Amino acid sequence: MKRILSPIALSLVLITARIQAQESDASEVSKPASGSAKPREMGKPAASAQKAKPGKPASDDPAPESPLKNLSVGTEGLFRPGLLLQGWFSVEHADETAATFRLRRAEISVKGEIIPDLVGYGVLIDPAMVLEFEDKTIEVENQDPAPSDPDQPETVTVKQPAKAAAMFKDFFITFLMPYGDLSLGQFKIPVSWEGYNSSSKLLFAERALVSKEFGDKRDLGLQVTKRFEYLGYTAGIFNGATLNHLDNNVAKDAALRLELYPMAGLMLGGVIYASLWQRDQEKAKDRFEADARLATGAFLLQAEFLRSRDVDASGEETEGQGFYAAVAYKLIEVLEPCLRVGYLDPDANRNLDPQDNGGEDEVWHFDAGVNWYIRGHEAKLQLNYYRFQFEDKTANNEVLLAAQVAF
Ligand SMILES: [Ca+2]
Ligand SMILES: [Ca+2]
Ligand SMILES: [Ca+2]
Repeated sequence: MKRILSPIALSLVLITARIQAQESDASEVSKPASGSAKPREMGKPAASAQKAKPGKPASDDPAPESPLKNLSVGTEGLFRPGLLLQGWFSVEHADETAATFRLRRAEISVKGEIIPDLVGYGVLIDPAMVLEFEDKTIEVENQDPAPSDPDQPETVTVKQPAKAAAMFKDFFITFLMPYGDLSLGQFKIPVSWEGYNSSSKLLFAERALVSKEFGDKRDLGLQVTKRFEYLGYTAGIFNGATLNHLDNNVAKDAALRLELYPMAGLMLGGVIYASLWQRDQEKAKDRFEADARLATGAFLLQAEFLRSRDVDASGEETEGQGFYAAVAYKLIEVLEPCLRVGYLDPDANRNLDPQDNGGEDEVWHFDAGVNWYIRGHEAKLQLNYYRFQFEDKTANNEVLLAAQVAF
């Protein structure tokens, strides 16, 4: 009896795993509700996802997978490893020229469903985020006795992190439900279409300035999301203190993103994001966004507009805004030239002077690129040119060669 049952049980496991494997996608851990073993397409049924980009060649999506790519864990759970490697070589020229190799991302993820169709999970770390600490000279405060020249306080050189010192990015536990998948943890806030969506599928190696400024941000909280045939939504509540920070006040941020799919290939989206309570305290912020994306045949058009309000430590409010529009056309299945124009004004109410505003200025960017999809987003090369044209500062020209491996 056992001998007969075992092959049947094994086949069932393999069939389940195969379904999971087909529905799953590369490096999408940041969208928790789309989390679990079928992360990207959660709420994006396979059929409608295909409809959304009918002309996209098959190479755009991972090849059919072996059923054994999901490993079995726990009583009946599934486990799926993921990797997103992005390596860059960039040359920049403004007043001076700089050139460097850079490890842009080394995202290592595990995700899956511990109880199939009921409870999902995911974790993502990026060790490439953490660089060696570097010497930084800072002024000494509250000197006793006071410095003889108050304009020249004593300084001390200390090791400081070059940027974020934590590699922890995503953590989620997701309860899968028919009308909304509820996740608890740390993940991307649903601001900026390009910011919220996968870093493995970017049209240009780097996101548009406005998407980088306001999107691709993580926070701790609760999020519920689902995609239906003509409508999708993501609603969340967050600490508002950004990733890897505990909250420092009772205020919480609320977010709602709505997407409409009026016809195949067309997405119209909007976001309202606002701090609730203590709206005049540090880190209080509001975001308003409208975006659209048309992917039909080999043609892609994508645009976003964002408006922001932020409160700084002194209680002062700053309103910013920006937009971008990008077009791309696949000449052949593996070769896609693209163009993009964008604008970012970090302070919409005044003309920024970079001398007085820590180098900040109004900036346009004009970008051109070509993508070579060796195997869709699993293995691709991107050659980009960016021109950042400031109002009161020397323009910056950058050429970037990016290589990616993702699964
Ligand atoms: Ca808060
Ligand atoms: Ca301005
Ligand atoms: Ca200016």
